[in-house]
Amino acid sequence: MQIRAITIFPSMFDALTEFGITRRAIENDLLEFGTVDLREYGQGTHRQLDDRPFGGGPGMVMLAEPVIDCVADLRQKMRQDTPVIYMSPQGRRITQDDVCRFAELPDMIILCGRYEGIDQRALDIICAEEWSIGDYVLTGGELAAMVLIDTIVRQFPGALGNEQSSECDSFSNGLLDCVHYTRPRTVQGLSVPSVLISGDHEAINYWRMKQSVGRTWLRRPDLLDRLDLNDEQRRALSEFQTDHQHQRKT
Ligand code: 4H7
Repeated sequence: MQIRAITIFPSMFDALTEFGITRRAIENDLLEFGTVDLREYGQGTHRQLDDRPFGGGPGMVMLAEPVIDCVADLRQKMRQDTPVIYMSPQGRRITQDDVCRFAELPDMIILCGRYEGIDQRALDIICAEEWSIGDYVLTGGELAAMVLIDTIVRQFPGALGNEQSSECDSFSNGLLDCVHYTRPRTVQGLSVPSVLISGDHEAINYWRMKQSVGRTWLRRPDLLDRLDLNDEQRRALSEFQTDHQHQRKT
């Protein structure tokens, strides 16, 4: 997949290209990533990119023309219909399902806004799709873009090394992940649940599934409402609920 990020702070994306799984995905040619410095499209000797809002009010607005020109140049080098994703608090909230669909695309341009956002006419002309990573406000779109790219990269076959890992993620089955433990067997008097050292893999799988369903019930009942649990999951949930009741009494 090919991704270009349009930004006034290209070096912020070093976080993506220099570290971990995203870096390896680029080295292994699963992702072809680059930034475009919007400043190069700025107006006048000062390469101006913003101006005061029509109608008044606080803050500045990003100029339409630099954005339009920059996207036109990119679509010349990529494809004429490469989608432009505009990260904004007003966008549609991205879910794991959206991420899986994005990961199938051949390419995308991600537009990172600063100031109070971009002149609406630029967004209309380039047919930007407006998306959000969550209901909170950032000082710029760069961190949101990096979050999106990170979620996409980990969907690529081979990106995680362990082929199973992205399939057993929380959300891929609509449930939260189970709890995890590693060595040593005891930490400050707290031991590992004995089933995990029993060697009984069927029992371990059932216990993990029960933790998963149980934690989803406790923490994210909204997720559970939209799921159709199978017989085994329903049995595990009522066992978890019974265990939970007893825990609260003692
Ligand atoms: C577009 C329009 C994305 C981009 C406005 C971006 C949250 C998200 C931004 C703004 C973002 C998200 C500029 C509005 C700064 C607020 C103080 C950049 N914030 N901002 N203003 N949830 N900010 O995906």
